[in-house]
Amino acid sequence: MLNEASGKSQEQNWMIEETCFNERYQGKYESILALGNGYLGLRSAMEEPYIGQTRNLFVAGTYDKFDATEVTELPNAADLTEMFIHFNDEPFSLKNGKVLEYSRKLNLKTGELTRSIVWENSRSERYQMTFGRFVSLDDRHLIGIKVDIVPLTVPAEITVKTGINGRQTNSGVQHFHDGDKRVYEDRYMQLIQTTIESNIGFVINSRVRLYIDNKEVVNPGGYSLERRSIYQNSKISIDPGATLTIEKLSNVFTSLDSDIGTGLRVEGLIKHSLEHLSEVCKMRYDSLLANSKAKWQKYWEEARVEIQTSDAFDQLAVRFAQYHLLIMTPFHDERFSIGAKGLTGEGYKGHVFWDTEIFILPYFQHTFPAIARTLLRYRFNTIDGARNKAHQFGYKGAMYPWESALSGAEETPEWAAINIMTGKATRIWSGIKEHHVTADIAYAAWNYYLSTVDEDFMNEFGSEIIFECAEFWYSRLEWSEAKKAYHIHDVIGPDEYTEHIDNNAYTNYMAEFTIRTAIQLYELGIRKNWSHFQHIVNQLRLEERMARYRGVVDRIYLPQPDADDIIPQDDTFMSKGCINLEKYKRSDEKQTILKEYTREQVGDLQVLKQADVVMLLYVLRNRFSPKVKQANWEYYEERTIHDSSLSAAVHGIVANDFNCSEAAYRFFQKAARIDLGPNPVSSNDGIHAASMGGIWLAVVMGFGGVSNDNGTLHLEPKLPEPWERLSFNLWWQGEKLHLEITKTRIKITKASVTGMDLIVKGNRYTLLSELTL
Ligand code: IFM
Repeated sequence: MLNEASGKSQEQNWMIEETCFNERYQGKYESILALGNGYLGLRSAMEEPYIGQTRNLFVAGTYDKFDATEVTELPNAADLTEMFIHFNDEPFSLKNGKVLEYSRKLNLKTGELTRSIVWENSRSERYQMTFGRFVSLDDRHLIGIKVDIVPLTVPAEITVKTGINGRQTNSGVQHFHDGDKRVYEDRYMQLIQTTIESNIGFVINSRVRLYIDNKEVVNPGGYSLERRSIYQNSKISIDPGATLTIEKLSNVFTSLDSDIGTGLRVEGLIKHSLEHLSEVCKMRYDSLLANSKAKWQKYWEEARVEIQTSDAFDQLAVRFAQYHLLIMTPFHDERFSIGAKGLTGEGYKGHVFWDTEIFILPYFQHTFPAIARTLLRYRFNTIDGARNKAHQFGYKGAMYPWESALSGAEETPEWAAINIMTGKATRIWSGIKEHHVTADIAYAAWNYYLSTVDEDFMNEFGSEIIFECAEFWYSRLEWSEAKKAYHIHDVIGPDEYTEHIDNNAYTNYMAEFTIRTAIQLYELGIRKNWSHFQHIVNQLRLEERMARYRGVVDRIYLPQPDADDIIPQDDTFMSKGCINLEKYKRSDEKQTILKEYTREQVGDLQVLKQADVVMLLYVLRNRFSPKVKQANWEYYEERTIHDSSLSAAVHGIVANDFNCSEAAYRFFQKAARIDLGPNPVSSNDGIHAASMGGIWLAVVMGFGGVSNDNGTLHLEPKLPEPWERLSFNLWWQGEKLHLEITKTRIKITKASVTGMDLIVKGNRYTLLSELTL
């Protein structure tokens, strides 16, 4: 049996299935099968322990910094999933005995993870086991676990030890002070943890109940305290054919929670959380799961993207992406945003990158606009951190951090791990030099506004973000007498293999975009006379700023296509040498080129880690002709290793723009296999959040051909060869459109009859309630 995520599975492609247990794949499956609800993220480690397993439970936004030498990160809270199960004194483990049947499945439709096993121990006793687990979408604090065990051959004495284990660390870093542990009312186990530096209190409670053939057995055992953990120990004898059911309901609360009134410290949380668990325990696992399923159903009704195709994997991939997009997003709280690995692993320490605004935000903007607004509010809430960073580096306005956590301060580590051979550490420059994030955020805020017309957002929050980003870029420009233009020196563009470069095309165009947008926004705000706007005009002295911006905006150096239509990635890129990249491109392992070349050597070659000019062709999509897009795509793709998960989807979208449907589809499939493909270690540190957004972008913006040209909706659909039909909902300027696309027909419907202008395949139409072309 193949141990890989399979596309051809039950229930019409809603299942990600692991068909046999292989320790080598543990990390991958823990991540791709992870559960969550945007508040909690629970990595899917098995209940019974295995070497190499990583148990992770993250609560969004609860960052902590262990000490001055460490970086702020999302702490790994106490584990609730671990279970030690013995049958007639023999421990249950897939490493021992015989596994006669095995299947573990994540149902993307319902958010439930299940595992069915028939296992034979060393004495040839057989047991059938079914595990179920969910993180509730209906109640963000709730985690449910259920195990059904049927001895198939002999009577069995079964012992079960499970509880709350606070010995978890982030790869050895313990972020918590040990707190009280105790049992309330002889049923509720409780463990308290407080983060070391940020002083966030976590209160975690669990209740374990046992049933034989659905009749409750009153805790046949007791409780035990161990260092940093508390357990319930049960021992029970059952006959062959009878079913022992273990149900464990747990909740997690922290002193950062906003739904229970902020400022509730641990004492308050203890009471509140126990009341919550006692209320929850009036129900059984199945009913609580049903409540959560109902919320998932609502989600899918809105978010559903349907692909009729001969390759069922494509449909599965987009559902997989949409599943993860929801569980990674703290849509409940505008103080937080999305980490580069969502809430599925320790990778990138839970930090927020441009991934959110450029790769993920469009999904929410067009599917759940309110969530997109919440994500942008995070950047508004952290603007003071960005202002401080600008000040610290001698610039003005807001300079957003390359890696962000709670405060908006720069969180990028300054040094990479020490090279064990040379004893030297490599400097990480992205926190200091990768500035384009400050344009990406302004770009995202403006695009959100254009596609939602959310004036309230722009008035209250968005305009301040955009004006402060523009002010940063203004202060970042330098006049070049030689070129008679404003330059941007010494940056890292999206291609992180090339550091300290001048006039990175992506950065310059996006900086110009930001300043030009600020001018447009200023004129709009004045014209609309937004209530808060005059306050911003005065506070940021916008009249004076606008005079300055108007004086520079047409003189910012924007690298132009050369005689062969190639836009130089930066001032020196075209003069560098080339090498054959095939073996690095083919390698499953990432960044293998750095094993053969130093960073400096790579920087002196025409070698790209990820889309850079191609990224520009995507973000400013309507600014470049198909001819220029094709020339640059072909030139730069040959030189790109795609060592970042952000690269493939964008290459697919741009290929569509110049009608290369074969490449568009090939890159879509490459993006879809970043986490779901056969590579056993692809997702050990967590899933690739930006790639999840990228998969949706490749489908809707790529094959669906959706784009936004300064507030006008453009549709240029091009289905790939194997697809017969694509349909999805798309929110546009306050209305929900439904699009159905086949190779010969486009049908757009909406509920209202108010006219909406849009461009389809280059022609202008007015959509009333239906338009079929
Ligand atoms: O933001 C990305 C970056 O572009 C490439 N390295 C990984 C980061 C986080 O996903």
